Amino acid sequence: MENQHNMAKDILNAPYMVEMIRTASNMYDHGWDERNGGNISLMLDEKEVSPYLDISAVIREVPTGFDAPTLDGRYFLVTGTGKYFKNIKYAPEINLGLIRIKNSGRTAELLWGYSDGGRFTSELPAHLMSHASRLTVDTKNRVVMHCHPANLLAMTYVHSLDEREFTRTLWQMCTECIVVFADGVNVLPWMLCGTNEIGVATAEKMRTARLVVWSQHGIYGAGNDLDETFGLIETAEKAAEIYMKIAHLQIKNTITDKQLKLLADRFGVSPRQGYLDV
Ligand code: 2HA
Ligand code: ZN
Repeated sequence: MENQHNMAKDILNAPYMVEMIRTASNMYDHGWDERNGGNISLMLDEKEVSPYLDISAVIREVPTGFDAPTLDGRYFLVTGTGKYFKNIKYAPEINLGLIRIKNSGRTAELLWGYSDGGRFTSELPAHLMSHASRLTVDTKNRVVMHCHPANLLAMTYVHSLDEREFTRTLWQMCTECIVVFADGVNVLPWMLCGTNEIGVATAEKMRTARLVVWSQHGIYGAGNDLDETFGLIETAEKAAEIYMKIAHLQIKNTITDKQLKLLADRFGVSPRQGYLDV
């Protein structure tokens, strides 16, 4: 063991790397990330990175194409563009990359990964702008996650896209929903993905909720860790699944606003202002 004393630890064994790989695999197994669908970014502290990598050894610099001034010096583990979630566990170093942001967000320094010459997800604008946005309301935010869960997507074809109505419907579909996402679900109309415009719009929506639906496309979630963010999307998707099972049937019972209020009080959460009629 003595001769290993000065060797950096293997980043593939870092707890956040293990968790990232498990989460991406789990998302794939849930059917949320067909082909190259979906992307994840996990913000890391320098002290989480430095035991594993020489942080002065930049492999290459990649322009981001947008500004994110508050993120300079921040580290992110990010899924690669065109890469399949299905493959992350077999070849993490090709399908993931660890970057550090500089030049007011305009440059990403690659410190590890994308080893086939690849680059970060095409949705980096939405990810980084959403991180910046969430950090202004929650300093513990670390994760932005995007995927294509079938029922949430289906719902955007048949349900009103009004955020209050969309949120209320989801809250009514499972008892635990209002507890898990009391802040509600924000909704963007269909927009061209991969652009700075959808990045700005997503980040703006992220100020008031941790879930943002991209109509006819998928969903964004944000949270303090991978498990929590996965669970957030999982809960909303379960609710959307119930909705898609019952929307065409005669509805005989629901969870009333009074009951939703009881839940919120019992579990100590504050429902989005004005969303309950009580
Ligand atoms: O990266 O999901 O929105 C694939 C996507 C784009
Ligand atoms: Zn997508």
